[in-house]
Amino acid sequence: MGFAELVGVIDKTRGLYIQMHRPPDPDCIASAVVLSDMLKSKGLQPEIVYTGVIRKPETVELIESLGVRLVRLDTETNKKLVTSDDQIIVVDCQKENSNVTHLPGEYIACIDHHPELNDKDYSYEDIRPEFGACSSMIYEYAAGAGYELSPVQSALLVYGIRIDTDDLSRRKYLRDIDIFCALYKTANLEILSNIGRNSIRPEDISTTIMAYDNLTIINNVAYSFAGDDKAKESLAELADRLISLADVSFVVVYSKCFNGYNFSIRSQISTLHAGKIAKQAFAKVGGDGGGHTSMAGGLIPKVAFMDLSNEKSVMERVITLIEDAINNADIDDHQKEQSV
Ligand SMILES: [Mn+2]
Repeated sequence: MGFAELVGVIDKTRGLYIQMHRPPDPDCIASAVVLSDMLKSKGLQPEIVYTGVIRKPETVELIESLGVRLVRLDTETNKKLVTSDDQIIVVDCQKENSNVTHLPGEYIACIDHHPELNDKDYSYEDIRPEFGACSSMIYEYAAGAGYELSPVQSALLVYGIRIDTDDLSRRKYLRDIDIFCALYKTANLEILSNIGRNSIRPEDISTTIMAYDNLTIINNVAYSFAGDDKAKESLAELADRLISLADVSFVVVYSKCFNGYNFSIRSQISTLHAGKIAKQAFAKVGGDGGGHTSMAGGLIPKVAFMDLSNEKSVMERVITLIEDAINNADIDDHQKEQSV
């Protein structure tokens, strides 16, 4: 595995796209931008693509301050941009993830730090969940290929690592921390200094108030309905805040959207894999979920709650789904222990 092998699977005569998840976050953007620059240095012409709206102010500021070109595909002009003949590299995510819009091209490569959910047969695959950030993996690609990162590229990767590792707050991120230190020395930190200064949105305040009003804690699991049409980023921030509550080790927050309910999930217990629990709980009612051990997301379609008349009943069904999945996870672990 490495940059040369990745370049080796790319057909220079066909279109090339680097796809980010929906909505792209700083780690995903940093990874895509630096990888794109590296591919350009090999004479390739990749275009970075995504779908959905980027709402988080810090992310918008990051894109603007760096002047990077990202192409949004779900617009009238661009919706037919990617064709079945094109090649796609997915970064910081995997094809068929619930937050990855399926494009008509051929998924030739994947570079990701999320757990591999199932075998996807890419021509080139580098999936290493031991990394806290995909940006750290991209740093290794650059270092391995002898590609010299510019101060701006280094700053971008520094920011990606910081965001995905929660400011390097956990010991398990030792490798990311080493890479962070290496990048930090040459990064142009000035371009990062203004990002995040104006990061509180008025809608976040109302979301927080609503979420605390609707908070239910059962068996150390916090459940909260944050209202209608909340940005995924707001839900994620809220979940991060609720997990810090005393006596809470698992968080499920959700918001109603046009096609159902969006979820953000956090776990502080290593045996309760947030991604697996989300997947199992939501699949039962025709939804989808997935993610890391400590953080996950998902969607339940509207139809799953069609028979319910109010949000209180929806919450009760959500609690049942999550509790069942948590109990199953306990049994799985128990069985594993017994079979050893
Ligand atoms: Mn990431």
